[in-house]
Parts: sequence; C-alpha cells; structure tokens
Amino acid sequence: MKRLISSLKITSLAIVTALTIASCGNETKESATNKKASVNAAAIVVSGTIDAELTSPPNVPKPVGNRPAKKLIVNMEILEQEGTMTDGTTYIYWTFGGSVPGSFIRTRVGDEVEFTLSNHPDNKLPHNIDLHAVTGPGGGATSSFVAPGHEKTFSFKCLNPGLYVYHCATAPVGMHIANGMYGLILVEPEGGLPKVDKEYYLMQGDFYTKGANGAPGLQAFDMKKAVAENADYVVFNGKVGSLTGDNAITANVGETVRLYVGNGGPNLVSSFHVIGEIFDKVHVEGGSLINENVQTTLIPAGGAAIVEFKVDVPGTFIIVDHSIFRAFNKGALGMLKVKGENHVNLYSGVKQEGIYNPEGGTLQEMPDDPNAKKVVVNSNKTLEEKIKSGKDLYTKTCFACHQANGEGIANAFPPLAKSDYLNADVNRAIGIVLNGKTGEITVNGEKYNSVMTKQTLTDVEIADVLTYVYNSWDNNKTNVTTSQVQQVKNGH
Ligand code: HEC
Ligand SMILES: [Cu+2]
Repeated sequence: MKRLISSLKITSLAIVTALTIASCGNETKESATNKKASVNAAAIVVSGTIDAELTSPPNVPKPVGNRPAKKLIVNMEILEQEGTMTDGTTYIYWTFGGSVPGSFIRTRVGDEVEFTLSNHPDNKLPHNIDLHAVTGPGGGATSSFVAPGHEKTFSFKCLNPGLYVYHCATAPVGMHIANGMYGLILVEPEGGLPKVDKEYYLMQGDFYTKGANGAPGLQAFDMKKAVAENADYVVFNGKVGSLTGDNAITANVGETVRLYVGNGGPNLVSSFHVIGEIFDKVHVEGGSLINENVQTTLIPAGGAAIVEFKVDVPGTFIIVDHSIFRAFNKGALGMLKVKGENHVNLYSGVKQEGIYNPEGGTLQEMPDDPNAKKVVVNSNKTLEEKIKSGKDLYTKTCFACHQANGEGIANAFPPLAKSDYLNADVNRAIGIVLNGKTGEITVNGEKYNSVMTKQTLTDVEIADVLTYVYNSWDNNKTNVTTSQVQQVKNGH
C-alpha cells in the first residue's frame, strides 16, 4: 500500500514536471494529474496534533516548512465590534478573530483541520464559515452555522494546495461579507513554499455606508448601495490607512517579499498593483500556475493571488487597486517602505517620498453633524431624547436585520415599519426584544419563521429603542417606559 502511494506520487510529480517543462498541456493528461494529486492528498496519513498559529493582518504565521501532515486545531472566535473606517468615522464590523480580514490560517496539503467556530455571547447574529479550501457541502457552511453564545466543530482534509478565501455565508450573505466577514487560508504544498525574506497578508474589501465617504460618526451599512455595487470605501485590511504611514509594511533592499493578497469583495474585483515594482512571480488566482514579470494582477471577489518580488531600490512603494479612483478617493492605498542603500545604476531619479499621499479625507466635504457626540445621561429623558438615543441603539443593534427604515428583508427579517404585529401588542414587542423570538409569526400578511437572537440591552435601552421604533415609519407612536419593560421582565 505504502509503495503504491509513493509510486503514484512519483508518477504525478513526473507528469507535473513534464507539463511545466513542455508548457503545453495535453488535456487528458492534465486532468489525470489533478485526479492523482487529490488521491494522494486524501491518502496522506497525519501524525500528531498541533494548534494552529493564527495571525491578524498584515502578519502571517510561520511557514510549514517540511513538517509532516498533522491534525491542525483551529479555534476561531467571531466578534461583532465597532472599529475605525477612517479618521472620525466608525463602523460595526463583524469579524473572524477580531480583525478585518479575519485571522490568517496556514496549513499544508494532507493536514486534517479540526475547526471550531465560536460565536461570542455578546454578538447579535448567527454566523457560519465557508472556506474555499474545503471539499465538502457549502465549504463547511452547513456544518458551522452557530448562534451567539454557542460553538460548532467540524473537520476537513486539505486536498489542494493554494491560497483560499474564507467567508461567512449566513443570510443575507452579501451583508455578512460586506461587514468584514472574510479572510485567507493558505494550504502549502508538500515541503512548503520556497523561502522568502518577508511575507505579508493583505485583503481588499468594499464597504457601503449610509453617509458618503468621509461622513463622520458611526456609519451604518447601506443595503441599497451594496446591491447597486456603489461602494463608499474600497480599502485594504478593513479601513482607510491600514497600511500607510506608521502602518506601512517594510522590507530592506535586496530582500524578497511575498504578499498573500485576497479580495473579500463583496462586489468589486481588484486590479492589484504595486507602483514602482514588477511582480517577479504571481501564483495566478492563488493556484499552482505561476506567471512571471507581471505589472498588475486581477483578483476576483472571493479569490486571491500570491505575488513575489525582490526589492532592489529604497523608497516608498504604493500598493493600489489600479481602478485608480478607488485608490486615491476611496481608500485602496497601502505602502511598502523599503530601506537600504540606493543603487543609482538601477534607479537614479529624485526620490520623493509621500508624493502619492491619499487624497481621500481632505478632498471630501465633511457634512456638519450638529448632533454628533452629544451624550445624554439623564434618566428622565424627554420623548425626543428617548427617540434620539433609541435611534443610535437601533443602528447598533437592530438595523443589521430589520434594515435602516425598518423595512426588513423578504423571507428573512420581518418589517418593523407599519408592522401590524408590532402595533397590536407593546408587551409582546418588549418580550421579543428581552428574550428573542423563534417560531412562525405573520407580519403584514407575510409569514416569517426564523430566529431573532436575544438582545443584550438594559431596560432603559429597550424602552428607548422601542420608543424610537414606535415613533418611526408610520407606527402608532407608543412611548415605551422603563417600568413597562421591567413589568414584562418580571412577568406582570
Ligand atoms: C439577528 C437578526 C435580528 C436582530 C439583530 C433583531 N431582530 Fe427583531 N426579529 C428578527 C427575526 C428573524 C424576527 C422574526 C422571528 C420569528 O420568525 O419568530 C424578528 C421579530 C421582531 C419583532 C416582531 C415582528 C415585527 O416585525 O413586528 C419585533 C418587534 C422586533 N423583531 C424588534 C427588534 C428590535 C427592536 C431589535 C433591536 C433591539 C431587533 N428586533 C433586533 C431578527 C432580528
Ligand atoms: Cu456572518
């Protein structure tokens, strides 16, 4: 048996080599190769168990080198948290491991990955994970669907080497991805990728906010703009400036640099380019095909590429999506700072660092928000004050499902706007926000049978958010009081 496996491996290796040398693939030979390659990977026996090193961008875990295939334990925690989109603008990100993109996973062909996905109890929504490196239904999505305060474990064998995207695939899928739920998993070939001096992790994503690019304050997700693919922000690593100034990635003259570049989308493809560099090698679409001497490589939404180059001269090299308004006006701009001695024979121009400063924020008109940062602490709030605080809570808490104007999403989240169900019974509505809701209900003639998770709000907050809901979108203007919430809580 052992002999059979290794002879298969040798045959397939020989074919791969032949194909590479001949560089004109005979189709039947090629598909035979692919089949044998995956048969081999499936038959690799794992020896021992290790915990995966997970890193947040722009860092990557240590190379696998020539370690044997193992059982690799991956523990990933989903966190929904407020973060900075750009100076003065925040956004509620949904994250795999607390960063956008999510934690980088590094494994090898033949590894058996035991994956545990935990959904933090403070989160509002159920989530799951679809890893493009998985051979199996939904890429793991069907086995990993998990509610807040729960965890799920599933395992898979890494059959194909390459750089793969993972993402959340919970409905509405586009919204989960748009909020930052994506990352990369690298499956190294047997023996590992060739050694380089510097490795970094970058991932592009497009974001859709209620306010225009640069509008201050907490910005909510805009479903309409997302459907229209009209992005306010196109960025690397989840925010404007994640790779500029002090956050720039670095290298020294003479070193080889490898970038693992992904594109989470949800919508836009990336024309990935480093100004002033030529990619010596590109692993096209993150797969086994290597192209050489490339200026710009296309990275599909839900796809990736590995680019490699040697840095020969010092300076600041600007990383962009060469759909260039995205770089200078929407945020898709990073920096690689290279230190070392100048080589005038290679490049002898006047060095001007910072010539490509992002135009972003400064060019934008900043609309004045007279209400920004006015925090009301008094407990005897007027109706107006309750509505205002309720609106903020709505944006942070309910909006993701029930949408900006309470319109809901067909077949998934019922409307709160002009909702006959809401307006019929205030105590029932309070109970739903206090305890969550499952089971079939009918709202404005449409049936819903889904899950609303329990919301972690104080009694005052529940009163405020429901007062806002009742006083918006043609609802019946009920003023919900804290004592009413307390009565429902205590079963009166
Ligand atoms: C995770 C998504 C989600 C979040 C977040 C959420 N809801 Fe819901 N909500 C639902 C779903 C799904 C239902 C229907 C449940 C069912 O089918 O039994 C629902 C039902 C309701 C209903 C009753 C039906 C109706 O349309 O009148 C009310 C009222 C309501 N939610 C209010 C809120 C408020 C207020 C918040 C924020 C504090 C909130 N929900 C947050 C998903 C959510
Ligand atoms: Cu999700």
